[in-house]
Amino acid sequence: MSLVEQSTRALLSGNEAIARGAVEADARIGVGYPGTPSTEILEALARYDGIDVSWSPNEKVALDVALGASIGGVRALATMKHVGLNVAADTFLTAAYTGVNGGLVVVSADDPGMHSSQNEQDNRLYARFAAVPVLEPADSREAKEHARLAFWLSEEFDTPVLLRTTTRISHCRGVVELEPPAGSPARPFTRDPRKYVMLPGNARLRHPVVLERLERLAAFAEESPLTVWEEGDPTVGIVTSGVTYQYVREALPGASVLKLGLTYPPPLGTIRRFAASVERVLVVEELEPFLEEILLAAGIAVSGKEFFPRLGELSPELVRSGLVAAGVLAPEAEPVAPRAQLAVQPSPRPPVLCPGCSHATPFMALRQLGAVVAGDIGCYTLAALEPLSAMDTCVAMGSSVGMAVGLARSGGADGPVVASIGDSTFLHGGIPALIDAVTSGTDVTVVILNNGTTAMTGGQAHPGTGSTISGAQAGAVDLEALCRSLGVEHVEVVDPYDVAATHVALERAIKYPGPAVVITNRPCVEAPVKVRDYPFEVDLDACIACQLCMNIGCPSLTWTDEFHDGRRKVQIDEGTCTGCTVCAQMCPSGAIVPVSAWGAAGG
Ligand SMILES: Cc1ncc(C[n+]2csc(CCOP(=O)(O)OP(=O)(O)O)c2C)c(N)n1
Repeated sequence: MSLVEQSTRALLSGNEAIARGAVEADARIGVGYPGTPSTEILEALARYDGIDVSWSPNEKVALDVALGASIGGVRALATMKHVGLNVAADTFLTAAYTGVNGGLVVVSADDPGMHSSQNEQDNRLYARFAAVPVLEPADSREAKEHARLAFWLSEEFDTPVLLRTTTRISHCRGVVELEPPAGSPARPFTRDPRKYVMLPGNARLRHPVVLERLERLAAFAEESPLTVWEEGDPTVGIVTSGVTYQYVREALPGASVLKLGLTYPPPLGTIRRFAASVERVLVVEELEPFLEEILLAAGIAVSGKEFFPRLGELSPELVRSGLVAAGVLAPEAEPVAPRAQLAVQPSPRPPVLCPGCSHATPFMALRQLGAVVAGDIGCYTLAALEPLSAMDTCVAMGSSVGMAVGLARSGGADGPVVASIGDSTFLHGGIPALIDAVTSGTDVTVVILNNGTTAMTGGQAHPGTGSTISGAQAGAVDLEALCRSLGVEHVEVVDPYDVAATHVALERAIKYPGPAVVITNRPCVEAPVKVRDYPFEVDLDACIACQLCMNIGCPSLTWTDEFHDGRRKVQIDEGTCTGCTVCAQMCPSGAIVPVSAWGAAGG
């Protein structure tokens, strides 16, 4: 029994609370693909007994598994970040037609402000698109309650349910009342092809069911405890949801507020009555004017995005400025408690690869080889920045390979076309595009940066790691054998810590006429445990200040105040150096050597 279990209350992040809600709702299957800010939901779920939890190769597979489990009769949870729902959208939109057996809840953790994402999108729009209900918790307590309720709602209305959070809800902590699992039994599996086989003839019969269900959901919304009407100052009423509710309460404590937990379909009757009870209505919502447009279309006079930004995250300050712009607050009104300002502003620290990261050398080689590099999403995307500056495109997970094929076929690229893709990303979405390179016979090189983990999101297992989410052993995909089996004839495996060998392997692959793959094999320095070897130092007497080592972009290398021929010499931070030897291999004067003290100690 864990600490959490011993008390009836716990301080949980929104993500942990969702996991707890799923457990209390007797979910039996939890699946997903990592992605900030959703990742910790599944990691928390895997710590509970009695639930089958696994990472899937991608979000669509996760949703397919969850839908299959639901049809099999158990409650299933699928988790992903907002862009993950784009990957799973094909299943998601038609799962709205099939409906469910056991409850099916899909968590979309959105990232307004793009703290850790390639775009910002408001996935409430998917709920409307698919005609499924969407729940938006406003804190950890609600995250658990909504997760629990979502399973009930799913079974009651025979629909997948979207549980949408945003970064602040996912990662902030709050007190949550813990309850025991509800004890609901699994449902019997029944064969029902007219419901589950979406041939056009069956799907045509299911679409009206979806629309009729939406009407019943709208009626439920009117009565639901998910809608919270807080009576206050009648001069203005605020309709809001999710974390924005907290900002509104902070900026305008006395206002009349209608907090929607179920934002699609919204309770239009209640909102109409709320609007009639106040002089004017403002909709305060992050990202898209989702509720605002629905309310305007329903003839309810509201305003919103006129005063509150559509871009990025909202904050108490931005909500307050919007309220001032709307004339609800006087400009001189008491400001929201200002954020603490540091007396000394820290100098900007652009993101960099870790000391000893195995991703640096392939990109140094690609730049030297004049390659046009279609990049992908992962730690290695940092190769787009100085000093590596070796990436020309990066759009969505797995896109690098297909985009490289397109760039090559365009004939417009002014250098050899190379796709660079991480191991997790390749298994997530790169494989079909490599098949395309083979079947179209396109002359591209694909570099699979195999560090044996999903590093960017915190080191999760993937199908190539040979381990499960709980650390148990699992079958592992052999990347080399996989590429060969897809028909790639030129496949080379290289250690990226060997600078010369990496360069030569890439040169050979680029010269090979047709699709070629280079797999750079070297475990991530941070996973599963920090990898460290003897650190290196610079013999300043021998350093000729050529600064070649600075091309790696390793944060352990910094400038000194010593000069040679007017150029600065470099030094190595012993505390962070991992002893990867890459800089030593590049040093033409042999000035980079193992730290003498370590050598003297004999290891
Ligand atoms: C569709 C989608 N799902 C999830 C993510 C979050 N994400 C970004 S990169 C990445 C995988 C990185 O792993 P890998 O390709 O092995 O590269 P590494 O970071 O280990 O270098 C993930 C899961 C995303 N951006 N898009």
